[in-house]
Order: sequence, then structure tokens, then C-alpha cells
Amino acid sequence: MAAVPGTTAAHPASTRVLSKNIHLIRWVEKMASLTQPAAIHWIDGSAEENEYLCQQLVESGTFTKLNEKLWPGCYCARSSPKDVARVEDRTFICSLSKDDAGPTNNWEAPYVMRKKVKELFRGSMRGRTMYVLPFSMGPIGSPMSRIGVQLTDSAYAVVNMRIMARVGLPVFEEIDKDIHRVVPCMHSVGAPLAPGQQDVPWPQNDTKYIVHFPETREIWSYGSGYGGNALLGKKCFALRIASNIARDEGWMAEHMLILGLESPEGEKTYMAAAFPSACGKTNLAMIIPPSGFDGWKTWTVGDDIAWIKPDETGRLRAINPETGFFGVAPGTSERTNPNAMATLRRNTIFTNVAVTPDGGVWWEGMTEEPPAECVDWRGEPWTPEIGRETGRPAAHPNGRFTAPATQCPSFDVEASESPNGVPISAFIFGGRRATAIPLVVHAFNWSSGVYLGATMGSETTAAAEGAVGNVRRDPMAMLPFCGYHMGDYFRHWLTMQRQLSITPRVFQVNWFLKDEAGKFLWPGYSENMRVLKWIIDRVRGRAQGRETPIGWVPRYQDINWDGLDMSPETFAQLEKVDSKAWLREVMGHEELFLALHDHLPAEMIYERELLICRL
Ligand code: TSX
Ligand code: MN
Repeated sequence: MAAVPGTTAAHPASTRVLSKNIHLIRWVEKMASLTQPAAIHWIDGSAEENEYLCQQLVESGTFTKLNEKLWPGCYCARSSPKDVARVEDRTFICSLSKDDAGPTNNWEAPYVMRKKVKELFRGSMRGRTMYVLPFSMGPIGSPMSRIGVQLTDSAYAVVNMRIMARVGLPVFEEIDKDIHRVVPCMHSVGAPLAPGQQDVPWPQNDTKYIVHFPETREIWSYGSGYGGNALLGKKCFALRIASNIARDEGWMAEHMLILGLESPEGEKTYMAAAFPSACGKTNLAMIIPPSGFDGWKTWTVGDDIAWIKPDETGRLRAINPETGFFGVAPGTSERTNPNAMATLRRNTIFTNVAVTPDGGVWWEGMTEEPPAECVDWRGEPWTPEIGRETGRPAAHPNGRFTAPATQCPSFDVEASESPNGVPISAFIFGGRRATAIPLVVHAFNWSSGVYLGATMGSETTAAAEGAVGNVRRDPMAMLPFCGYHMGDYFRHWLTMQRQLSITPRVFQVNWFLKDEAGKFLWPGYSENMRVLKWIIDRVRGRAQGRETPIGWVPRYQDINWDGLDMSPETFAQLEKVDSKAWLREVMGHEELFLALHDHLPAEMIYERELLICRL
């Protein structure tokens, strides 16, 4: 193989072709002749290969190896400041008809876009290695799993994908059976190297395109090496492409965590929950029972994506298609999420956080006291004083950890290896709202539950997101991730019920209610378990509640308050349904519905009218 600049190390997998599948081999050849890489590396997924790639990333300056004693097997990457997050305005759904993509997605005609991406990818891997990365979303061989192959010129993408998905030889073996429809995923950072040209630590291109062809089930991602733009199994495949496959095949690809609760008697109940960003979804997925819940256990199945399908008895079962957590670092601490802190202690890739003088990592909120000095996410010296003066944080607000799920103390290993997934008893829709939305509501039925999910939203917290306190609607937390028309997506949710003998119960939660003084009314975090306990008791027909115009809510005596000081007066505020505020709320639903009107299922209008009547 061609020598990689800056190293003389031998290549363990080299150019050996690791598949016998003629379709795959021909596609790789065709793409290599388009992108012109200096070498092709078929990924076997071995530990030695991973070592080698991480070593390459250290030599190219992308990775800093952390202190092996304190942070074994860990690295920190600093991205270009021009490549720090998903790029929603550069994300396209290229269906044949613009109408199929809907008004909430960017669209371009497939033949126009195909020409465009071919031009972009022509010669885009010159001077670089093209990695052939096979991955399975879901356990290998499970009927719920789907396979993709990512061709990428980013070793960073490869080593991250190795944590986030099942990759390598066992996946090539599946592909060689020639029974799967493999999703082709093209990825280039768009920074070809001329002969002798020195590489930069984080190659990228100012022009970015994240393109999905839903009908032909293809992904083309250009110009970015970051997160959801580059780890194509995640948002691009497991949500945008999979939502199309799921709609066609009668299952659901959702932006949901999966969590199990086990009672002291050993009764296990699983739920799936959707939250918009900045609601602490990973924290909830890894929740630890509070005091007063002796003998209870919580089980983390997933923190981001759920693939959910009816089994032969008409019960919904879910898998987490991923094997790792790609979590936001800032705000993660022993106090907010001890299970996450335990997960990321080893074998973790950090991106855009600060590095301390002892070779550790730090981010805002990790400890109460910042370190006296560190190197910030841009690679500049940072002290608390510099932070105060410049207003610059040490870690980027979207700084991340990529950590293996099996290292999470609450990880449900058995459930995660199970080819059929776990039975889902409840769906939970959350949001960040200071007023109007009660702590917890149990929807009257499936379609009123779908309405709650379709109208969910969060208050904007930063001026950059629009006026502070405005509600941004994010139906089922899928607005940036649904690969087709949102109105059709609501219809799919409604139609799913026909396949079910037992319909999961649907709940709405809000951990973020505030009093008049602006103080949070609910302690949140571990204490959310009290709400989850009421939810599973409702599912099992054991808990009472009070009927309100929007659904059933718990009375004070319906919740276990052991170990928490909660007054009936505060709780009354948490479960108050104010008709005036709710009528305003319902008016707020209209805006989104108007945008989707020509595809909006009539049930959504009926539910809205029913709600207005009850109010
Ligand atoms: O993740 C959060 N959860 C879910 C936990 C399982 N956060 C953090 C959100 C930002 C990502 C929360 N913040 C939660 C919550 O339930 N609740 C709140 C609001 C809150 C913040 C602080 C306190 C109480 C509530 N109290 C003290 O800090 C003492
Ligand atoms: Mn997510």
C-alpha cells in the first residue's frame, strides 16, 4: 500500500479485499475510480487495526493520547472551528417528488443532486486512504438489523464508528450471504492532498452537503468530519433512511432512548422516550433510582435511537441499533450522570473538550472548580481568568464523548444482544417548558397520545435560537431526522395501531416547570424515577389518577414520596392544568399544522377540536 505521510508503520489489514460479494467489490472499485484515493483499506474491525488507526491519528495531530493511567485507551480530538456540529441547512432529502420530502426538509431533485455530489466527490480522496467500513445497525443476524457500508477518507470516522456500531469481518460475512440490501454510504471530508502536501489535523471543506436519497436508500456526505455528518450509521442511516424503510415495511425508526425499570419483585418494564435537545435524554437513559426506591434497578438499552417493530403477537418490541453513546460532554458530571462518568473513564474518544496538564479532560460542569489551567478545545491555553475575560468556554458546548455502551454500569447487555429486542410498554414525549405543560400526563388513548407527540416542543434558551421563551415545535423530536413528510409521519404513527394487539400507553412529561420567581419546581434527575414509577403502574393498571382536559394526571397520593420532601401545594402546581394557558397552547399548535396541512391526517384536527371542547 502507499505510505501514509508521517509514518513508516506497516498496515495490518493493508489492501486485502475482505468480501467476496461481487456487488460490493464492483461498487468499491467504481467509487475508488471516482474519488481517486491513494490506498484502499478494508476494515476488519480488529483491536490491532484500531490501535494502528489511532496511532495514525496521533501522528497526524488529530488525536492527543490521554494519560494512560488516568484515562486508559482514551484520546481527545480537536476539530476545525468550522466543523463543530450537524449542519441542518446543508442536509437534503432528495426524493423524486419535493412533496414527499415535505416543507420541513431541504430538497433537491435526485438527478440534479446526484450530478452535484458526483462532481464534489470526483478526486476528493486524492492522497488519502479510502476505508471500506461495513457496519450492522442492530445485532448481527437479527431480523431487525440493517447493514450499511461506509466508504470514507476519515480514520476518525472509522474509529468512532467502531464504538457506535458493529463493524468489520462478521459484517462482511453477512454481506457475503447476499441476502441483505446494503445501504451505500459515501463520505469524504473533501480535502484531497496534492503530492507532498502536508495534511492538517482536521481536514474538512467549507462546502458541506449531507445528502439522502430515500428511494434508492443512499447517503452521500461531503465536507465534514464531525459527528452526525460523518458517522453515517447514526442520524443519516438509523433515522433519515431507516424512517423511510420503516414506513414502507410497517415499523418505526425513532429518535428515542430505551430504558427498563425492574421492581424489587423482578418485574421488568421497558419504555421509549423522545426529547428535543438540551432536555437531558442521556441522563434519563442512565437514571439511578433515588432514595426510597430500595431494591429497584434501572436498565439502559439506548440513549438516542430506537427501532421498533410489532412481533407476531402484536406487541411492539425495540432494539437500540447502536453500540455506543455519542453524548454531549458539557454538563455531564458525577452529580448529573454518574453512570455516564463511569462509562467514559476508558476506551473513549473525546472531541472538542479541554485537555488538562496531567493528560486528562475537562469540560464546563464536569467539576464545580475548573482546573487552574488547561488547553481549550481550540488548542489555546485556557485559565478560569481567561474564560471570565473572553467569555470563551474551555470545551465547545457541543463537545462530545464517544464511549462503548457495554462500559455503562446500568447497560442491559442481555437486552442489547437479543435479536428481537425488548417489549415496549410506554412511549414518553418530553420537552423543556417553564409553564403550562404538567410534570406528567397520561394520554386518553393512542391518537390523543400521537397528538401530544406531534405538538411537543421546547422553549428556546439562547438568543441564537430566536426570542428566549418562544416554543420551538419538534414533533417526536424527529423534525431534523425524519426522512420524509412530517404529515405522512404522523399518519404512520396513527396507522401503526392497526398492527397492535397491545398498544403502548402514551405519556407527556416536563421536568422543567418553574415558579413565579423562576425557580425549578421539580428536582429532576434521579427523582424523575417517581414519575416513571407512576407511568409503569398506569401501564399495569395499578395506579389511580385524576382526569383533566388533556389526560390523566397523578394525585399527590398516587406517587411514592419516600425520601423526598414534596409538599402537596408544590405538587398541585406541578400537575395544574390551566385552561386559559392550554387554549393559548392549542393556538400555538396551529402554526406547525398549517405548514403540514396538505398531508396532515384528519385525526390530528379531530384531536385538536376534541381538546378545545374539553378545555
Ligand atoms: O438532564 C436533566 N434532567 C433529566 C435527568 C434524568 N437535566 C439537565 C438538562 C440539561 C441537559 C435537568 N435539569 C433536569 C432533569 O430532570 N431537571 C433540570 C432542572 C433543574 C436543575 C437544577 C436543580 C433542579 C432542577 N436543582 C439543583 O441544581 C440543586
Ligand atoms: Mn439525538
